[in-house]
Amino acid sequence: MAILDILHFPDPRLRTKAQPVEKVDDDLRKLIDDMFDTMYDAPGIGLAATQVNVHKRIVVIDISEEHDDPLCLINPEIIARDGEEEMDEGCLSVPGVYEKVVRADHIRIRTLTREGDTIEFDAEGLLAVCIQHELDHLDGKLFIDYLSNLKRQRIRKKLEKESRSKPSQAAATAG
Ligand code: K1U
Ligand code: ZN
Repeated sequence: MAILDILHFPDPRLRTKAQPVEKVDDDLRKLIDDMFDTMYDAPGIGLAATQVNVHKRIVVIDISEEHDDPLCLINPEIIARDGEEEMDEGCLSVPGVYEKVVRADHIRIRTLTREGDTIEFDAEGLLAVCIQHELDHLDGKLFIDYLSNLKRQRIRKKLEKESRSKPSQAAATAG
């Protein structure tokens, strides 16, 4: 088990576009397991590889309260979307900020599984919102990009102030 460091806004590495996975193998499955450990430890209901500075198209999600419904998406695509819904969103890369975002409320996904098989499935409600939020991460987009510039600048200042008064885990444990 490994807990990976999560990048925080405004780290520019969060703006990297992730590349498709070419081979699903044991090394990739180890990374996926570490991503689940990191997400459950945070705690969160989703995590994109971009957030742990790995620029491959991989997402892990578990919206269950019991942490018993893990979902792993590799090279995921939204192939249909319908309806609209507004929901409060948070992000492990923008800690302490919750804001309303409007997204599609029904989506159809095509993805590879951790065994390398292609599947399609439908999602709605919180799962649909979480999948759209995580796929945005893979394209370097954050949920705060849907807010006004003014709100985003305020969030940036707040997080920069917090990171000055609280050194990162990596810096705190170094040396
Ligand atoms: O991408 C991320 O940073 C994870 C993010 C996912 C998400 C949450 C809400 C709407 C859309 C996407 C989070 O998990 S934020 C933390 C969170 O929502 C949560 C934490 C503990 C228990 C339940 C939820
Ligand atoms: Zn996020």
